[in-house]
Amino acid sequence: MAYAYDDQNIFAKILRGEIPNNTVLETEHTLAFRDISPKAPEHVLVIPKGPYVTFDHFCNAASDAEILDFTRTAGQICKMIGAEPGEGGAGFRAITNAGEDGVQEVPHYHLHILAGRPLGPMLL
Ligand code: DGP
Repeated sequence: MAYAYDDQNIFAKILRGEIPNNTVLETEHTLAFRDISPKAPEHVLVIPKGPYVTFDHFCNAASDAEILDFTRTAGQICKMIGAEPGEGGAGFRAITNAGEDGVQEVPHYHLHILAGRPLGPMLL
């Protein structure tokens, strides 16, 4: 199935600099910024700069360079927010919503990384 990317979505506007964001880290292919409505003391969204709608779209259509850059950036965010369990952090949750059943609000692929409190068994 082909994905139709809506270039008027809010994250596309953030990427074009049309609306501001609280950037945590930016690389060649990836942007990480704070969620406007944080669900935890640390709540960072990691997005590819390319026009991908969902996780599966990104995994299947992005280049190796984009996927590597995205994954390394997400890893850096875990370090930056002190969330890594193996490094003395208390842990984190990484989650992505996709499509209607996944209750995805913004149709540009994004990974939520949440940390800074016990997150409980609930989904985001
Ligand atoms: P999702 O339901 O997975 O599509 O989550 C979208 C998230 O995007 C939600 O947690 C709120 C966040 N969000 C929506 N609009 C903006 C915005 O303009 N700026 C920022 N930083 N985050 C936004």
